[in-house]
Amino acid sequence: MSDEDDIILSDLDDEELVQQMFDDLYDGLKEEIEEAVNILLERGWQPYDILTKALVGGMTIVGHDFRDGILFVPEVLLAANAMKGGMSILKPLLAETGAPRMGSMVIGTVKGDIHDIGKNLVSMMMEGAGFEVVDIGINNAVEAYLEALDEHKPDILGMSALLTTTMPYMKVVIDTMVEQGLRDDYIVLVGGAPLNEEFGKAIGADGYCRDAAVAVEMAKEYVARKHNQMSA
Ligand code: B1M
Repeated sequence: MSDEDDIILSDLDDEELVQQMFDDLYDGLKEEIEEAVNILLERGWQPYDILTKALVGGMTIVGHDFRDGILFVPEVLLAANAMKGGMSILKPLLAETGAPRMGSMVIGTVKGDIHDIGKNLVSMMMEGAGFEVVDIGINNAVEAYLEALDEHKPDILGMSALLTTTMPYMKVVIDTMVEQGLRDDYIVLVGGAPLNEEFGKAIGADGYCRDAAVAVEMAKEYVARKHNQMSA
């Protein structure tokens, strides 16, 4: 039996448990991550703190080692799967805040890009803040975005891209919206690790969201502004 098998998660104090979660996420241990999330919830941690401090914190370490060639795609997939296990426990709790309905959003990752953890996190946080979210998944061509906009008529279009090679596709979507005379009907928010504010402005988005919390704040602000303009 290895040392790992001897660790009883509930015996660890909060700080040790979060460190252990970083290790377990790194090792792709989904069941351990789920158990640890439940322990932190029982100890009175807020779902948002578990998400940001333990899960996103752990994924950041995975990201660094992936970049540095220490971890490879199969290991990162396992880590992502473990992260999703933890997120699925938190999702209903984040959505359960009883917030009044704020507006609606269609969100998806752009064509050529299959990263979805950040997008899922944004969806969860937006739902928790009272937005209705239609998640159209990954690898979306411009046609898929336009179809979803036409079908759901949301206040906001959200786009996610994690690769420097896929982020320019956001401009393809926005340019097509302009060509079809649809651009001004929607608030366009974009996000993803390689983006920045300058890029958001350059492609004609309304806002660049550094993280999920910023996405929620920006969405609230823009929707309130839109409703004020409509009632003026
Ligand atoms: Co990928 N990958 N990956 N990967 N991967 C990155 C992005 C990379 C930075 C890793 C690295 O080298 N350090 C690098 C990109 C380099 C670059 O373009 N400059 C990279 C690469 C190269 C690749 C492949 C090409 C690797 C290969 O095959 N050789 C390949 C590409 C596949 C493809 O998409 N076509 C690939 C594959 C994968 C996996 C499948 C193994 C897996 C994805 C699993 C999944 O998502 N289901 C994966 C992962 C997990 C990562 C890292 C490690 C983690 C991404 C993540 O989930 N972060 C990532 C390294 C990194 O980013 N540090 C990496 C956690 C998440 C909470 O953060 O997604 O940034 P993030 O989302 C944040 C904000 O950005 C923002 O809010 C979120 C929450 O706070 N946000 C939005 C995001 N979207 C938003 C949308 C909004 C608003 C805010 O709309 C309104």
